[in-house]
Amino acid sequence: MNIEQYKLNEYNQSALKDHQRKFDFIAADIKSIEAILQKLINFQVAIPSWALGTGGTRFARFAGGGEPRSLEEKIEDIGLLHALNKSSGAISLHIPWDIPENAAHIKTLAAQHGLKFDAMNSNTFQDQPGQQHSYKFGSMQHVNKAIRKQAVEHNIEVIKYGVELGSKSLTVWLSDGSCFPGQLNFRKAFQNTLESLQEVYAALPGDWKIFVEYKAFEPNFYSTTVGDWGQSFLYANKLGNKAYTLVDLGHHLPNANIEQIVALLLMEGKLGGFHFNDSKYGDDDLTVGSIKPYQLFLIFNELVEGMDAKGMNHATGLGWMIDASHNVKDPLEDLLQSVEAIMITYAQALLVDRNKLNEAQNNNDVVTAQEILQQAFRTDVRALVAEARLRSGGALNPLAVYRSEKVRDNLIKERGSKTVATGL
Ligand code: PSV
Ligand code: MN
Ligand code: MN
Repeated sequence: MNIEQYKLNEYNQSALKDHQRKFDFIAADIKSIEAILQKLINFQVAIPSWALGTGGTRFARFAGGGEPRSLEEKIEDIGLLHALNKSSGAISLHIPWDIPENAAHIKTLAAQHGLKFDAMNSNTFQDQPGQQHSYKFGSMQHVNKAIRKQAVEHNIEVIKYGVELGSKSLTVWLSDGSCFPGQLNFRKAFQNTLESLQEVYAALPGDWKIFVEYKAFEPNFYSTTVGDWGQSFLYANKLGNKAYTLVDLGHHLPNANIEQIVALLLMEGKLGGFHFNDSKYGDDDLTVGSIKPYQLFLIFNELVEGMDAKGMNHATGLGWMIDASHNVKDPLEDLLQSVEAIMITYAQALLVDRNKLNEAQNNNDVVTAQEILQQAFRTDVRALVAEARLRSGGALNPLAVYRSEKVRDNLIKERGSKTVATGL
């Protein structure tokens, strides 16, 4: 389903007066308003192809209807999000959940919606129909070389799909690990994984990157072979300069200081990208900013500071992706909320007075340092984000337009109420 530009303009027109009042209010207080707006306009977050259907838990899945039945329909859904918010101009595919059978056609369709292909994701954490060897006891870490080879070959196949689509990176998340003490020789598992990753690395095109995603636990509950940023960083360093660490916000042990991890990875030039989501307990994959918005702000604060220090482009320097999905919301509404939370937090981080913060840190003025951060965090920047969207041709209020246009009802009419999108 499409929302025509003239319709968006009509909605924007009716909301304009109210928006202008709020925008003028905040704009009056910001010196570099145009530069900040431009950064917001440029910033794009990739939508994962696996988040467009209702997620589930291992207990149940309550499909909402109108879910995309094919990769084409997933691209249409992301195109719709992008038309509304102008910040979702990329898609991240998971293979084999979303195999582009006809890559040229898929690439053209995506381009028609203004979408690029962000990182490709491989999958060696599930057995696929017809697969020769099982990943029950791991993939790249496996004691059996034939199974490691199968995992390597799958990743190389994913790179090939990505090349056809114009993607420039591969994200490898391995569920490999062990469930009980004694099950695994840690060092052998690490070495096997390293060798396998090296074979994948050797197949990377010159202008590609590989992101090594870590996760503390689940599905393995005793050890995970790429379990934290230290292990991922070790792999990234051993692999070479095309290898980076990917931070998924839900993949840490409780209370981990993610902003510090981000700062150090950036400093070392090894931060590759993000899977944004939020969590209360573990890898909950909840809507970005729904549980710990201040933590997200502190992470963005480090990103802005670290990227500026390295002269990196905020819009293209890292792979920005969402990795969230769950059981109880319309997935498209959820994604609109996630992207909005990211944009708001980024805008807040751009407001931090870095010179003053630096001065406060040098004077050990703890109180002022905290005041500076919280001043930015407590600023209502929603009108700034809306203004950036307006200038890009998006909707002042994407969620309201989505609801007024009854998008989900229309999708159900078009696709049926019993559709099931591929994914977990
Ligand atoms: C694993 O929990 C993960 O975060 C990885 O990024 C996977 O590719 C994705 O979720 C699968 O849903
Ligand atoms: Mn992830
Ligand atoms: Mn995850």
